[in-house]
Amino acid sequence: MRIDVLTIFPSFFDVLEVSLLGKARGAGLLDVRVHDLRDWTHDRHRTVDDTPYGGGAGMVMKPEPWGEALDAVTAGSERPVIVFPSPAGELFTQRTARAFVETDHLVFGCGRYEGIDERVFAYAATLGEVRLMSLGDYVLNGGEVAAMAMIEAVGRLIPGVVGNPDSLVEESHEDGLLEYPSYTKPSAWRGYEVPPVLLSGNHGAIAAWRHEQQLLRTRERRPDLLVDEE
Ligand code: 6GU
Repeated sequence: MRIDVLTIFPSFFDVLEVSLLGKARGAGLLDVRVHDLRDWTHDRHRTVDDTPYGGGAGMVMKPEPWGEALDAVTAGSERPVIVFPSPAGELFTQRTARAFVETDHLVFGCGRYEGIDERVFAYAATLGEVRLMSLGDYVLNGGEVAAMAMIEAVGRLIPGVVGNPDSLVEESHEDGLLEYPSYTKPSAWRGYEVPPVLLSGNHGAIAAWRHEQQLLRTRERRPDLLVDEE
């Protein structure tokens, strides 16, 4: 899978070298290319933003560098998915991550300031499938941290990236519920005991207890997951 990232802060993505995804890149499972949007400017100050038409606070990212950058990274690619991280986008979920991992080519366009000139999204739609995606109902300074989160969520679903594939199915959100609690040795620690059922060797009872814990936790912490069905 190939991922291109367009950003004015390429160094935000340096951490992709380390961790799980660094290994995936080294093994050739994931080809991530981070580009500086300013490479597609032509003025001495490498300008990427300007004042908004109609007035208002902040600056808007100019369309021209985006147009050239999108042309360059999508050249020769057959309709990639072009993601613009945005608090005004649709919600990114585990389901989205599962859909994105099926695509050969993902492009992340990371906006800063008050946003990107709206015409960029219309133009991008001529090159690929455009998706504005939000991580949740709060505001970040730009798309970089959100893109990193989405790259990690998608990247770990690439076969071979996570060593044990079983660990992908038994985690929060894969079955629409929160994960069950985990324990390891010692069985007693500072007066806290491991739930006895986990020491019983009764696999049926363990599975039932874990499922019950998933339901209890989900009802307590994320009742919204129980009402709107995935
Ligand atoms: Cl994708 N971008 C920004 N700037 N803020 C966010 C977000 C994205 N998701 C949640 N907050």
